[in-house]
Parts: sequence; structure tokens; C-alpha cells
Amino acid sequence: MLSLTIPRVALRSAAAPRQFAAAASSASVRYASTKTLHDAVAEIVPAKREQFAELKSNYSESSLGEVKVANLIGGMRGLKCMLWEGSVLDAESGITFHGRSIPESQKELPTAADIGRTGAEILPESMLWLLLTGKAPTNEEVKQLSEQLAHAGKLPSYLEKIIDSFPKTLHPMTQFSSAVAALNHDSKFAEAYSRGMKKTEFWQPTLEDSLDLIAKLPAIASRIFYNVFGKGDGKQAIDTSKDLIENFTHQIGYGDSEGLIDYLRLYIAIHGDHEGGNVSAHATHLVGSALSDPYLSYAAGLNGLAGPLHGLANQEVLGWTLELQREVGKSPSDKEVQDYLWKTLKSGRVVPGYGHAVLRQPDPRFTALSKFCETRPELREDPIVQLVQRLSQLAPPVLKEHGKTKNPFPNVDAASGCVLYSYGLDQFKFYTVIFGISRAIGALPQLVFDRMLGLPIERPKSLSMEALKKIVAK
Ligand code: CMX
Repeated sequence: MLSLTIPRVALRSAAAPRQFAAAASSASVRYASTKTLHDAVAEIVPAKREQFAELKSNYSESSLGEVKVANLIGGMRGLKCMLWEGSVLDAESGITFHGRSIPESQKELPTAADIGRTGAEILPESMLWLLLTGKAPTNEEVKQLSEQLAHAGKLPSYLEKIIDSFPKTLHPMTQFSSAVAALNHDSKFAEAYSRGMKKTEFWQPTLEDSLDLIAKLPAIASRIFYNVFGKGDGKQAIDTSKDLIENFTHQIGYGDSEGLIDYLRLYIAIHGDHEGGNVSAHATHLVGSALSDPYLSYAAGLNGLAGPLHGLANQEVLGWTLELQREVGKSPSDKEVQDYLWKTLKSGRVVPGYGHAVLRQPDPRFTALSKFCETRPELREDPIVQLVQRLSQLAPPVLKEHGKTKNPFPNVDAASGCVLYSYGLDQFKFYTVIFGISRAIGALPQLVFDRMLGLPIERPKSLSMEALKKIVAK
């Protein structure tokens, strides 16, 4: 069977990155004359290192702004203090992936149809390639990557046993992060580190582990889904001619829903990266800065994603929207919806799916998912999807009048879970797990960059209130 494993001889050698990448890729799926993702990443290493060295030697003492007490006590909002290569988030125009907006990415990146499958949406494999290399892949490169991931997707039996031992009542996100952490049993990075690998080569086993993890996340998620909800094939079968999401959708028992398969491709592709400061991305980067391997680092990211102010919000939105329907019926008037919004706010709760720490406009990811809904008759007619669209008109004025949130517009979670529900995937405790399959394609590439550039362990300075007062009240 083909694998992503780096040959031991390559791990022992002090070969240059390019040679190492060639050795690694020869052990994986490779089409004649098609570049592997390893090759493509190895190609950008010299330029990235040169850019970093130039910044370090010429601009280390340049200021990026002052740190105010408001930053320290306000969750570090707005502080420019983190390097993140894959994407940049602008408060007004939203996310760009290596300079490409979501609509531009949709035009440029290969879709399922481009690799001979059915479907018009971006493949997550294409987005992964873009995030790691800064370049759009060719159709052949994506097809090869997709096949490579499929070959590495099967779970080791020790992990299956661990997952099967979890109580069904344990939240799927807790199961997910625990299972991901357990895969560190097989980490190529941890093994290479313990054998004294050179620092300049760290990025290579980090990439190996990252691809291995991305390949296995759908099967981990599906096994948890089967154990908790009793749906799916129970075996996490993989067909190497299918792409990552087509396999995943089959594994959870929704393989005959063409609409859901294409929705999930889009969902997973555009949820992947949202620059570095969000909790899941930042937690992965922080833990990774201690040279914890990609499995341990990403498990930390998943634990952050499981919080209700972050990734759990899509589960919260659905619960809140169904409660709204239960209270006022399936065809509420505008006034009834507005009253329900006020009731939520007056009870001291947040309106889930609205607001954002950085964005000050509607989230382009919400817009992309809404556009997907417009193209699908089955979604256009669905009462929940219709309610999501009405809420996106009715909630912002209420939130503005309420006057607290800096951004009264919908974020991606306002729509993402409701569309899953509409496709019959109504196990809403599983929604954040799906988000977790996606966030890996953004957070793990940055770990590769971190190690390519040799970034140090993160260690910001903290102050007690007393120490703070001494500084500011001089
Ligand atoms: N409903 C009600 N109040 C809200 C609100 C909302 N949707 N969004 C923000 N606020 C409140 C905050 O709770 C805060 O109140 P306090 O001053 O009493 O603490 C005030 O408005 C100011 O907050 P902010 O600066 O606008 O927003 P933050 O950067 O602090 O928080 C976020 C951002 C996303 C956590 C917040 O908007 C929120 O809780 N939204 C609802 C949950 C949600 O949808 N989360 C998903 C975000 C996307 C993701 O990460 O996946």
C-alpha cells in the first residue's frame, strides 16, 4: 500500500530540503511529470527564507504600533504580533488567501469537475495546495494530492480502539481532539526530533505529519459519528478514486446527496484559514511553537474551536433558530423575529452567528454560502434556509440599536450549520467536528511555515494588575 511515510534513510541523512522532499514524495502517490505537494513546498523554501532574513535584518527595530492597556485587558485585539502566511483578514473586505478573495479563489482553484468527479465547488485539496504554496495547483496536481490523501486516510487499529472506547455521551469535539492527539503515537516529526534532526529540516516531517493528519481527519470524524449517532458505514471505507469530501460524505452515510457533497467541499475549503489570531489557529501555532508535533498542536486548536464563541457557534445558531421556530412558528412575521432577537439580547445572551472580532462587514464566507443556497432549488425552498436569509436582514438593525457589538452583521456560522440541517444532517453536536476537518487545512500549513522559517517559541510578557498600575500610573 502506498503511504506518506518518509523513508528512515531520508530522516537520518542531512540531505538538502529539495532532496528530502524528493525522497518523501517517491514513497507517496506520484504521477509521471506531475509535481507533488512536497516538491511544490520545497520550491518555495529558499524565497521564503530570504524574505524572512531580509525582514529580520532590515526591519527588526521598526514599530508596528504601541501596546495600550486596552490591548492587554481586551484580548489583544488589533495587536500586530503574529506572523501568518496563508491568509490575511481585512475588517472591511474580509479574507484573502495569498491575495485571493473567496470569489477569486472560486474562479481559479480546481473543482471536483476539473478532476473528473461531479461538482462545481472548490476542492479543499485545491485550497490546501494554495495555502501551502501560494500558487493555484493544476488539475493534475490536485488529482494526485487527492489520491495521495485517500491512500493515507485509513486509521490505525489502535486509534479505532481508542475512539470506540469513548462514552457515546462524550461531546464529539472532545472525542475528536483526543483522537487527534493520540495520533502523535506515529508522529514523524517527534521521531525525527528525538533522533536529532537538524532545525533547517524540521518543516519536512511537519509537512508529512500534517498531510497524514488531514488525510485521517474525515475517518476519525466518521468513526465518532457512527459510534455516537449510529449512521454511516461504520468502517470508514475509502475509495481512492474519490476526493476527500466525497469519501467523507459516504463514510457518514450521506454519499447519495450530491448537493451536500458539493456544499461540504465549499464549506471545508473556505473555513480552512481565517488568518492567525482566531482561537483555533492561534492555539495550534502557540502549542506548535514549543515544537509539539502537528497532532498535539492541532488537538490544542480543536479544543479552542470547541468553544461557543468560536467554532461551536454553528451548533448554537441551529439550536437558537429551531427554538425561534418552535416559539413563533415556521412562518413568523418580521415583528415576531425582531421580538425574539430582543428577548435573546435582554436575557444577556449573544445572538449566535452575528458579530466578529475583526470583521466590520458581513462575512464573505456567509455570502459565499448564501450564494450556494441561491443556486440550489432544494435549499431555496427550505424554511430554515429562508429564515437564515431573513435573519441576515432583520438582525443587524436590532443589534445596531442594542448598541454593543462592533459588528452587527452575520458571520459564517449564521448559515453553515443551518444548511447542513437542511440537507438532513441534523446531528448538530457534530457540526463543529466538520469545522475541525476544515481548520486543519489552514492551521497546519502555518506550522510548516513556522518551522521553515525557524520561528521561536512564543512567550509574550504578562503583567499582574498591580505591576500594570505601577507602569501606567507613574
Ligand atoms: N450578540 C449580542 N452581543 C454581542 C454580539 C452578538 N452577536 N457580538 C458581540 N456582542 C457584545 C459582546 O458580548 C460585547 O459585550 P460586553 O461588552 O458586554 O462584553 C460587546 O458586544 C462588544 O463585543 P465586540 O467587540 O463587538 O466583539 P468581540 O470581539 O468581543 O467578540 C464574537 C466577537 C464573535 C465572540 C462576538 O461577536 C460573539 O459573541 N458573537 C456571537 C457568537 C458567534 O457567532 N461566534 C462565532 C464567530 C465566528 C467564529 O469564530 O467562528
